[in-house]
Amino acid sequence: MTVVVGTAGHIDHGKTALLRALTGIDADRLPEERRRGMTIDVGYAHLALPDGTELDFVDVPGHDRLVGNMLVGAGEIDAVLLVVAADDGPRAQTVEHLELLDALGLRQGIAVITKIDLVDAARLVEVRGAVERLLGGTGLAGSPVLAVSVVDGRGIDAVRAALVGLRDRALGSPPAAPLGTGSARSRLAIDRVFTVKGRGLVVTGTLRGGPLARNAILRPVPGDGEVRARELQVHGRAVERAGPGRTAVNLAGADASELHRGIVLTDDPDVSSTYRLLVRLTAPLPDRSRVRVHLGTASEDGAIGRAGRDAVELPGSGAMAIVRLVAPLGAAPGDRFVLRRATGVDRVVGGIVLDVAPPRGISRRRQTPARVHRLAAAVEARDAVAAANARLDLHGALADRSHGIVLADDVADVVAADLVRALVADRTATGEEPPGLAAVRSRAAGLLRRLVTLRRDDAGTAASALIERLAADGRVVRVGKRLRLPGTDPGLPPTDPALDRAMDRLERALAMAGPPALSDAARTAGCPTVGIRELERSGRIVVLDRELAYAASTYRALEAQALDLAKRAPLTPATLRDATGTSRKYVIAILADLDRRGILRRTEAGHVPGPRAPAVAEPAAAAIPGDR
Ligand SMILES: Nc1nc2c(ncn2[C@@H]2O[C@H](COP(=O)(O)OP(=O)(O)OP(=O)(O)O)[C@@H](O)[C@H]2O)c(=O)[nH]1
Ligand SMILES: [Mg+2]
Repeated sequence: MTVVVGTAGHIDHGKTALLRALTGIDADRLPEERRRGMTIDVGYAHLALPDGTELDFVDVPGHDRLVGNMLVGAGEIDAVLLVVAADDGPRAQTVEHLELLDALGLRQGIAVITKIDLVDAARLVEVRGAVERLLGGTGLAGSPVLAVSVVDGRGIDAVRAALVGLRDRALGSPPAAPLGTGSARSRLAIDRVFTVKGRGLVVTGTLRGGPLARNAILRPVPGDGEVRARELQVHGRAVERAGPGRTAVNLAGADASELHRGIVLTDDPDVSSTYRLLVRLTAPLPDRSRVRVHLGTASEDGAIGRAGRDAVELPGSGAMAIVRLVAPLGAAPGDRFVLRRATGVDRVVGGIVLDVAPPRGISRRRQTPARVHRLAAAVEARDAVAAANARLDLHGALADRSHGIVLADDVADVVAADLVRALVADRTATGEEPPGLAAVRSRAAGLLRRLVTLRRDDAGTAASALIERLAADGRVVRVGKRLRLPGTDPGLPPTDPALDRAMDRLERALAMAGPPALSDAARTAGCPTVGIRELERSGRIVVLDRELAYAASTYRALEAQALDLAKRAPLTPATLRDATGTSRKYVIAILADLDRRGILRRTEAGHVPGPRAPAVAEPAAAAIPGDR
């Protein structure tokens, strides 16, 4: 792998001159650049190291109006050469470029103080101090600071030597390859497109991920169709395999009008064309902020979505957001980007792509802080398996290239439990004829679409697959076109182990004096409505109102405690609240229930034992989990 080093720094501080002194290559290739003596667009150079390997350089402009071009270069580098002129010292774009690189997560670099032939020793010490302080506030803290003059050649060899160390550090840090299955795939973000007489279309860029072989088929993203890498060139020489590193590709099957800077050529299925990104930002931005998104070699206008479910705060200073783009970008989970505010000169915010197709519709309900945290942690750890699981958990259901429609476990459990329940109810109702497969399937598909965002036919496919799985697991039995429960003992109600576990979980969650809202507890426990009804019917829980239910044993203990207190003195809500360590909302519901059942009776002074109070109160249970 060839490490790509980018320049950075204020205009005229000597970036291009330093590269020329190091490599002999003038990265200012455009006539206008040469005439004006300034870099306008990104330029390239390379250096053969003593050990036979090579380094690639991307040279960027320092002009303040050309930050967009600077970011085309900075979006695809592994390390930076930060250039500061000794006479001038750090200036506006020194700081800005450093902020942008920091936001992009760049951690490897060398600072080079140039033009030392123009200053005395004291000034050099002063500028060195200023540069070290600047680096200190960024991820580049502690990077080497060298001093050179391209006029008398002082320090150039030391920079070359330091570049070897920089390369090794960059190789040791995580690759900037796409996450997931794509890490062995190739990905080239186009930075230049031109036509060569007799050859046709050529694109250049930094190749990431796996190497690219001649005649490989690649997709342009965004874009349609496919192109073939007819010929590959690295550092001006034709090669059979290229990269990772700077690469020129002669394309067959490509249309010049459809390829431009910013488009990604890839064989990685994880790279998608998208108008919407779910991202982690390094700092929160207000909802609807207008931003310019710079990702790879692309840049696009967009707006921040940080309202409601999209305003999740992440650990550290991070914040989740949705980025809505004016035109699509090619991106994959794990991609780094920077946002510049479209208006004003606000601070730079960086980010990492978590999902290129964020949840839509009903599945957005699943976008909870816990799930987003989990996805962010997995993507940032570059753990492809954990990221795929976290994404499935976030969406609840996903169309998978190889597995059809995949359901999150909790969704599959709820639908399976409902299905089994339906078969139980049906058997109890009709006794004989089991329901038709089609009816069961459509009921399951309907429930699925109320839980997660799925197209109608995808829900049908998922329901069929679920029934297959239940049949394979022996939880249901297919009899021709009908479905029945496995015939165990006809006298006993058939059981469903997954539902039973969910019911147990819910019962436990409600075994405290101040239980969570019933719907929340049921969702956490993965217990569907049928399970709640069954718990209530069998007397395992007591449901006081729509959102308040207790485990039966807990409620009996509370009842005994209330009666005990009421026997001593008229019981007020405040007394019961203090005695149970809960809040008013709980005790009001309890007192109303006891009043209704005649256990207590309401008087002016408070509740007293009612007509149906047991003569001898059961002792208040000593321990109610969660009580006090
Ligand atoms: N005396 C002296 N002049 C230098 C040195 N390095 C660069 N220069 C001069 O500084 C001027 C700017 O150098 P460039 O290399 O074009 O600067 P740059 O950082 O690439 O500028 P932009 O690309 O426009 O941002 C040129 O006239 C160089 O000859 C040096 O070490 N000593
Ligand atoms: Mg330059």
